[in-house]
Amino acid sequence: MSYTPVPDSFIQQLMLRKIPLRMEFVTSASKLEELPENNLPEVALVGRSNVGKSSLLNFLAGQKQLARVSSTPGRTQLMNVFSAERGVFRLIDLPGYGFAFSPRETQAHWADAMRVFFERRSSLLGILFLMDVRREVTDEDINLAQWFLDHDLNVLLVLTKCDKLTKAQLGMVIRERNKQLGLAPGMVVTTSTLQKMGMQEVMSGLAGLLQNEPRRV
Ligand SMILES: Nc1nc2c(ncn2[C@@H]2O[C@H](COP(=O)(O)OP(=O)(O)OP(=O)(O)O)[C@@H](O)[C@H]2O)c(=O)[nH]1
Ligand SMILES: [Mg+2]
Repeated sequence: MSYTPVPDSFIQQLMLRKIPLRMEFVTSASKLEELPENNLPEVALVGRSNVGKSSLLNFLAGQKQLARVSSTPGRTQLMNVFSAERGVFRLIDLPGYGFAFSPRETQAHWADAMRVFFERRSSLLGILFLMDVRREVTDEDINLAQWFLDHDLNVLLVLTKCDKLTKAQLGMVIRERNKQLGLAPGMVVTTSTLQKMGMQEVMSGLAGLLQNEPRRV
């Protein structure tokens, strides 16, 4: 396998980026074997159903319809793979976790399929962990974040739907989440796709994740 890291010059550009990423849909996969060859750096979008994963992806791409947005939680059922900047890296939109109304078997399947993906995908360099800014963090969230860190997956916490809170409230939530999830300072960003807020922060966080080496798995 020949793996091509993201060039340093591109990382520098990404840090300053204010404009959308060029992004194209590659494929949908239900399991590891259906994913493209692991020859490019990848970052996955993880979060509860309905948190705004597909919306964030569309926002980063400056497109309305790249990833399917839905008001019905649990809409994204497959791993959707997107190529960014004509093959420099990939973003993977994952099905949401913890969707209370989905059948038990579906939740168990999510856990199994996802565990295999997170454990074995060597080209996966980091996680955009999305959380609705209004929701309290649960033990499940904390355990998942810790599990990622234990598996050499750096986590950027992306707080979504920040249009719902005031600036002062946001400041409080950022401090609280940093502490609860044991993340390094600067690894929490606030976004609103509705108010087009936080794009540069996400891009620069993404650049940080993409600087990691492929994992030994
Ligand atoms: N107020 C507000 N609503 C948002 C924002 N981003 C997304 N939403 C809404 O949240 C809902 C879910 O968005 P999706 O992007 O489909 O969420 P998802 O995480 O991909 O959901 P699943 O694929 O079901 O896991 C939609 O009704 C969006 O319009 C935001 O920044 N602000
Ligand atoms: Mg989705």
